[in-house]
Amino acid sequence: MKCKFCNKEAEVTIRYPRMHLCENHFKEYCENRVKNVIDKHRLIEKDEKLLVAVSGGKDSLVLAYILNKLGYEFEGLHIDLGIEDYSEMCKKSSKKIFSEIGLPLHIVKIKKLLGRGIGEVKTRRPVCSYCGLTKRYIMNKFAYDNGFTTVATGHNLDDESAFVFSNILHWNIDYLSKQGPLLEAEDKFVKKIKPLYELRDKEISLYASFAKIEHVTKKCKYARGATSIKYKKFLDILEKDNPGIKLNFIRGFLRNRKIFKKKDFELRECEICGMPSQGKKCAFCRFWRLKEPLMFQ
Ligand code: Q46
Ligand code: ZN
Ligand code: ZN
Repeated sequence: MKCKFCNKEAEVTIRYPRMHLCENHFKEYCENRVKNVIDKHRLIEKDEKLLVAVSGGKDSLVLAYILNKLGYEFEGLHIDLGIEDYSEMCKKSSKKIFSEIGLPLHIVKIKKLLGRGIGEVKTRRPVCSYCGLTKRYIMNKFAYDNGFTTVATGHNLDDESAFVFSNILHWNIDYLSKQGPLLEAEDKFVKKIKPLYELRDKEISLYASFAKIEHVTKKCKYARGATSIKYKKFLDILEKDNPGIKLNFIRGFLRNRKIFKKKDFELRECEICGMPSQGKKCAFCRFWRLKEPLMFQ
């Protein structure tokens, strides 16, 4: 089978939109997909100061690699979660790609900052739940303290379609109203963007292998119980018989998202850190029992 765009042998078959591509044209297809999402949703405008959050996994490293290839200026942020060897591997891959593309990478070590790593806190709360809370808070606070206007993350089509699907199943209207490739800045929350919104998991893996991007393939030991895996598997079954259904699902969702009206919570300032909060203290300062704010300047 020949590549759709040149005479070379095709290495990849994309089922939707159906085409056969050689390695170079496949990489170009992925880069164009990212560029189209950025342009269509106006994710990155002139004069924005961009921070790219990298975990060490394929998605965020491919994101940093493609954004650099597309000519965007940015800095990276890696949060060292303190999960034994796993975190060490993640840090190493993140450092490697940033040294290759020649851009600065900031590293925040949770253990140093908060005294304990993820998985070392005695709590009834599931590990992934407070890990997510901690990562979201640090990404935003780090960006806010250092004058970044925008944080980009590596969420992909499979993550996002599973997230929308599970929130529709549970009618989490508030989450749905905020879901999409762009979340505008509000108060002390900086703008959040997801440029890989229309790239599939498999496409990103393939891109990483063609572009020789070393990344961590080992799963975090706490990932096993995540319910999102069930929704992803279910959507994979649907996609197998109906190529393109995930893409159409999230595009349709974005067209109709306005029907999910956002509840207006009254936000005040957390009495510890001064960041927006629904209660006297924000969920992060409450969970980590902080007496002083974390500062990243
Ligand atoms: S790192 Fe953290 Fe994930 Fe590990 S503890 Fe769960 S949320 S699984 S992306
Ligand atoms: Zn080709
Ligand atoms: Zn706080």
